[in-house]
Amino acid sequence: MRVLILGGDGYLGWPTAMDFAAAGHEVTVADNYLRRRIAEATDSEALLPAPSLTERAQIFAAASGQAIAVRIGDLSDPDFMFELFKETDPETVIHYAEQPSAPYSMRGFREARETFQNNLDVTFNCIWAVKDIVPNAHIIKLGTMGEYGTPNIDIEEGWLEVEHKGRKDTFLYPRAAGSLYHTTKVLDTDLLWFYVRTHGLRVTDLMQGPVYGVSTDEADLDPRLCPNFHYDDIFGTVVNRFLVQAVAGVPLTVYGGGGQTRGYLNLRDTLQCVRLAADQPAQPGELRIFNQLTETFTVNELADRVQQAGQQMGIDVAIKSIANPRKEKEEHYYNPVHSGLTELGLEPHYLSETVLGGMLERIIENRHRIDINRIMPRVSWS
Ligand code: USQ
Repeated sequence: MRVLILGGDGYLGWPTAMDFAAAGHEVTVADNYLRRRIAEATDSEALLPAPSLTERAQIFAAASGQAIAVRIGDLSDPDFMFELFKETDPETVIHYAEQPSAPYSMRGFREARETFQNNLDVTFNCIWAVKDIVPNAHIIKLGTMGEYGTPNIDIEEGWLEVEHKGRKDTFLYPRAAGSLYHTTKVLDTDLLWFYVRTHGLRVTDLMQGPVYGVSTDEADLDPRLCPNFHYDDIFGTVVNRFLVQAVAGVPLTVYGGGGQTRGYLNLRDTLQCVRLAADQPAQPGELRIFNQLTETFTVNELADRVQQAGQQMGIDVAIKSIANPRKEKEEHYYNPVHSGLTELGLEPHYLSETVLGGMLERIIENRHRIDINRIMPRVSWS
């Protein structure tokens, strides 16, 4: 397949590019380094140094013999997007090119507007490039479980059948996002649904939970190929953060009561899910939605798991609840359906002590790079 990856420099975009290239697909990645610029501006650089995309592609080619083509440019600029599509003629488009941090989107007006404009413009340009240039291409869009919020009923996979006054119909499952970033993903889904209905696009929208991990088959070929591993309060996801805190000797930062439940998955499973979706695409005129997670945990359960994994390695890990900088329910019902990707063939890598131990070892090797000023929350929702 000719595969175009929008946002190929990110935590998920880069390992996805290597995974598709290793499977023999013809891969092009595009990115404008927005996340790198925000990380630098907010003093939130990743734990491990990441060479530029062009350098990573060269390192990967030397290690694997597989090519990844790199294009640097701003996908919110329609001219760049349309030229890219004409040049690469993709059969599969994987869209990760969004500002992915909830805290950054809540920092102030400028950051909210930047998130809103970038995320919606890229999605809009991508839709039009597919519609006008490669109408049969399959769009795989990374959505987020955070689109649904934490409703007091089971979360279905994208759609809800409603019976009202004796009649039935099926609608997009109600959305109630908890940050401006998550809200841009809700708006993306609505845009995609409109163009699927009116122009017959083929779209898979993956509602993904927080991802953890640093290891993939290809990333392990050379340390310089590793994904951007963030542990800061802006870009770091909770499991990655807790593991770095454990190594740094900082008590694990449980926000508030710690009963917040989310659906988590290993980075290796993100790659599997995206590959499964690409190999078994949505039909023309179909918006197919999967909930992309393998296990649910409360924040307190995650903290306990990390504490136990630390103990196994002789590290004393403390846990401390701190004031929650976010506006979110700390005790709630949470039961998302997630059978769709399993039916396509997903074989989960669960959050085992071995997985946590492997990550701890990697962090310990790089403990001299940890800056503890990046750990405590610097952005508040209120
Ligand atoms: N949390 C803590 N302590 C911390 C960090 C986080 O208790 O030090 C809590 C948060 O309050 C939240 C939960 O852990 O209840 C998850 O937080 P997170 O920072 O791991 O995840 P989130 O901000 O929701 O966003 C991440 C990615 C985002 C993706 C999303 C999936 O950054 O791009 O869309 O996970 S989901 O959460 O399912 O919407």
